[in-house]
Amino acid sequence: MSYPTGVEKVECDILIIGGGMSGCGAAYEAKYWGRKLKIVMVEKAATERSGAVAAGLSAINLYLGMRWNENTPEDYVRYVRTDLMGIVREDLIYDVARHVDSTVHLFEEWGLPIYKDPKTGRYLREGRWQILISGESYKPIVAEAAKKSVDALYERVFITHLLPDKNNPNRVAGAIGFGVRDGKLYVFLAKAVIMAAGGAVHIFRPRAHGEGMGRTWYPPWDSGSAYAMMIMMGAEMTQMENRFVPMRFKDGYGPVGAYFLFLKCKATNALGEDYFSRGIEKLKQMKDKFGPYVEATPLPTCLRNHIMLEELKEGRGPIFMRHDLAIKEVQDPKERAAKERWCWEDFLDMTPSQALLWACLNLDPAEKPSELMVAEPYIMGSHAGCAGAWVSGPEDVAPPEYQWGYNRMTTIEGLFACGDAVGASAHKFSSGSFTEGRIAAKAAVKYVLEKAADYKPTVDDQYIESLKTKIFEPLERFEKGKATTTRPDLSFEYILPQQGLRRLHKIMCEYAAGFSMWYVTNEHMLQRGLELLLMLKEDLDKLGARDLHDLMRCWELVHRVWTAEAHIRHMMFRKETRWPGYYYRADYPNVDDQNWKCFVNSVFDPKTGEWKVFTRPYIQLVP
Ligand code: SFD
Ligand code: AMP
Repeated sequence: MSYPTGVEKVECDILIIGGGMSGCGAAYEAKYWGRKLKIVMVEKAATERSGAVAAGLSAINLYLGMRWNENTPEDYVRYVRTDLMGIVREDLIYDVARHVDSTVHLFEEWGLPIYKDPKTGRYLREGRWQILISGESYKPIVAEAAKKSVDALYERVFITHLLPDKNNPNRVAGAIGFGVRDGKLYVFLAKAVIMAAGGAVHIFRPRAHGEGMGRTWYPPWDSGSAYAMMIMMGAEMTQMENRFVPMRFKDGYGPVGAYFLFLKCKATNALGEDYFSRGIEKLKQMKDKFGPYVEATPLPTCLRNHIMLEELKEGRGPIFMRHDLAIKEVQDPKERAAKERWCWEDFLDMTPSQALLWACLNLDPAEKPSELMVAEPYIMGSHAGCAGAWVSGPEDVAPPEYQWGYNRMTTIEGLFACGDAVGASAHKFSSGSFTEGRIAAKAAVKYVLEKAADYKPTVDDQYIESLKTKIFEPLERFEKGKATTTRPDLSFEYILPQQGLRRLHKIMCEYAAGFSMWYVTNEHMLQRGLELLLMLKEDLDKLGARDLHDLMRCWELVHRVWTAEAHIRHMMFRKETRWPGYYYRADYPNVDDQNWKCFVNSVFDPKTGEWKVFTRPYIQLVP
């Protein structure tokens, strides 16, 4: 078979890349405001079950409850700011917070079952910001709304590059990719593009290995495409040095929040001690080292990790989640049984592998505790991590330093971003990501109507031709090269994506503060890691693909390597340990508010191939 099998050109007004939570939000809102516009969404998998919410969720982690005066957007800004150790874009967080409740109400209207408090009739709270849902079908429900909204949906199409306008390289004119089932080349031309392709998983070696390697906490669909494509086009990025290291149920990756907050479980060490309370007291004495954040309640997520890591290093592991104790404490047998059932439902609705693991281990949550562990790092912008694009803020809130165009527009004209793709604004979660998609889409419609009504996207035909060759090259390389070996999985002629991925994992895990190094690195390690990474980057021109699925894996790897490069370059630049528990710079072991309470941003110049890394000021907006 010769590739591409065909070329499909699609013209539209707004192109949404990624049909996850934020992409679906963008689709819904774009059609609401842009009834006469042609809205197209493109997704590498099947929207109904793609991205972070593919397996469902058991909670909506961001709901303010403003109709019941439960919280204000200002409260939320303060919470997120502290959790991310003082540096966030408060304008962006405020903007999501003030709109997020309406999103949750839409989800309920569309059929998402939300737990209710029988006494008050309000949504049942898991914690101050979180509410509980029966969310196995969360993604299909949200996807249905998006599918009904768009004029066309292209599924199983993997986008590899954004396309610059022929006459203005700083203006986006569309995107290009290939059909992972039909082998066609897809060229999308659009007046505005919304980047919603999620975060980055498998940048670091995961703790799960061998055949279990695909079992990570965040979804393997999210392969750094959003970051890589924006970087390659020259968009300014922020906080790419940040990562999220989630504390999770060991090996199954079941989330812990609902267990701590709703079930009120304690975590104990191997001796049955409440190591966490002791750790908090110890941390309080470390204000000089880690700043005022050590006294915050709740303690920032990274510092919660830090306490656990210290406990493990001091030799009192394993650490256990004591759901057994929490269930046994309940006196009423009916209520006790309900709690036990809830444990299973929590995982069956969100992380079914955790329930399967319990079954494999003969673990009855009412009888035995589960092990906890801190996972491998993920680069992302929507949970307790804040990597992503530097975007323009809301007109009515953002100070001039954070405002240069339409809301959520990147530094590339016509290119908007949302969800994991937006940096410096963490804790959006599923509801906030959908909300940010809505915000970005509303602004994109406004942009198209006001600024691009007469704009005709034009791209350089030669550039398209060169990409056409480049995108499908790995298939041809494999076909030619396989004759030179008796084992097609081993050849001097090509590198298979899985082999390249392992190399990436090794570099990142060992030099860039992965779990094998207890999340520690320094200038020399980062320098060496970068050297090795750049060699891997060179070798990406030797990727080989056995089939179309492999071809997708090749391009995912390309995107992952670009994301990894940005991560290392940013880590080298920030000379402090801003998020202890996520990573430590052994050569700068303290939080240094005096010199580093600012954003680290970068721009890659596609013309010269040079990176510029620099700082931008943090501006406090909420007292
Ligand atoms: O328990 C391309 N999240 C939770 N949020 C909550 O509100 N409550 C929870 O309970 C949460 N938890 C949780 C969560 C996630 C996961 C995996 C687990 C548990 C196990 C976080 C949210 O889900 C997350 O914040 C949002 O979904 C982020 O939204 P977005 O849109 O930024 O990312 P996405 O949904 O993954 O979508 C990305 C899409 O892009 C596609 N894609 N398409 C075309 N071409 C390319 N090159 C592409 N690259 C990617 C993807 O396929 C995907 O559909 S808990 O842990 O806290
Ligand atoms: P998780 O399940 O860890 O993703 O967390 C879900 C939500 O609960 C997120 O909003 C977390 O920030 C929050 N959370 C998790 N653990 C704790 C904790 N021990 N204390 C306070 N908040 C927590």
